[in-house]
Amino acid sequence: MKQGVIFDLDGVLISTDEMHYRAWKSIADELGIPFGHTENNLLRGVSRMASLDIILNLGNMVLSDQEKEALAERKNNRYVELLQSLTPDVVAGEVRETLSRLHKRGIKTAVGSSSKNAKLILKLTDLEKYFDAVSDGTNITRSKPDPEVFLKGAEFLGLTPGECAVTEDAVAGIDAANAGGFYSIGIGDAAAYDKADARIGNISELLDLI
Ligand code: B16
Ligand code: MG
Repeated sequence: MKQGVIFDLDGVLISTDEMHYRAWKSIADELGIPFGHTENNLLRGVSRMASLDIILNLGNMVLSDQEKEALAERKNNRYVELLQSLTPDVVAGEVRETLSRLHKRGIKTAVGSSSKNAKLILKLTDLEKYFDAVSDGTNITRSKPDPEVFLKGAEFLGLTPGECAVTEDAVAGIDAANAGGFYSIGIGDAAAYDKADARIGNISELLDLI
């Protein structure tokens, strides 16, 4: 029986995958680096700068820190522009239902996202009200698979990692949860990952695990 659940945002509560893809694709095209959905999958749960490093590696390209900052900023501007089309309707009914039920049971909930845009996404989708805390890319220095984002999330909830489960769609996120001593639950892409403590096909199955 856990007292808290920390949710990854992108790929678990909502999906902005295609928006990340379109924004990175425009940067990769400019650089002449071949970039498709397979390459985009490598960026799941990975921070913005680490994502750019992966793309540059794919193209065997080395750039200065200043050039990289400029590219990452351009990618983010494009992504934030695309995010503006988000509305509360994009959130699946079962996501809201699961979050409400957890609250009714007295279980604390937090978001644990690598994204620096997490709070904007939660606002645009009207998801803020379901969470007791948000730990995101703005309060960490190390990205998943480092457990920092989840450790901060547990701290914000006033709970220990052993008292919390983490729900994640990224392999890097499951590794982060395991490294932090959390009960890791894989969903989506991570539902096939054998290092997850539990694997679910639908978010509502969480209610039977917690
Ligand atoms: P930003 P999550 C992650 O969100 C995304 O999965 C990943 O693709 C993205 O690069 C990362 O956030 C950083 O996002 O550029 O908005 O700071 O899955 O950890 O909620
Ligand atoms: Mg994710």
